[in-house]
Amino acid sequence: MKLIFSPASPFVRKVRIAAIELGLIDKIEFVPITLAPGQTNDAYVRDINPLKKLPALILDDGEVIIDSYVIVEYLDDLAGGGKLIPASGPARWKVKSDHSLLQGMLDSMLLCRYEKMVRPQGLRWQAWFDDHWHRVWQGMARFDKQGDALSRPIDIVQIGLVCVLGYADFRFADCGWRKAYPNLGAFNEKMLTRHSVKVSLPPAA
Ligand SMILES: N[C@@H](CCC(=O)N[C@@H](CS)C(=O)NCC(=O)O)C(=O)O
Repeated sequence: MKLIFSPASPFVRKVRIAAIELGLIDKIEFVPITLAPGQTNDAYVRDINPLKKLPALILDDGEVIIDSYVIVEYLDDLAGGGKLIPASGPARWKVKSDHSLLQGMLDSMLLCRYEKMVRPQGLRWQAWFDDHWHRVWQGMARFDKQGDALSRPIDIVQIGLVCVLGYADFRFADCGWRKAYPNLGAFNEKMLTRHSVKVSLPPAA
């Protein structure tokens, strides 16, 4: 299998951590690509993902799987199923719903990054930035109160959460999430003792 990736992407990091935790990392060849805002990246869009987003997993038979959640679910299935995403019952729906919240937080963080650091100065819209950052902040508040989600054996929610926090450190280093959310700080420290989480930290900004 080939994973089309960029080292700074929190969505890619989620897949990488999952692959290590599932014992599948050696089965994946990592293929880097740069997707630049405002460029069409024609070959990638035509052959791999019309949405022009990373990551994408290319299977040995040429099939393409897009979206980090779907890729993790595929890998989980390959590893026997029910390892990082519960296979059935109320826990499955809770994990999927919590993960959707994390996915939305990452989407908002990316919008904030583009608004603040990429969009030409004169075109920036502060209220839009504030609106999306508020969603991220409220999401963190929700997880800070969820003792169970922070302490149970590793799953896709814990992986997604550590990717959110790592991306906050990487792109919004002065946002102060540790001070505002001490339970998340302790959770992050604990997660950083895992090999998968440590080796997948984003490159220096
Ligand atoms: N829902 C997608 C989101 C992926 C995503 O937004 N990836 C970003 C990289 S961090 C991307 O490829 N952005 C390029 C663009 O939108 O132009 C997933 O979970 O894989």
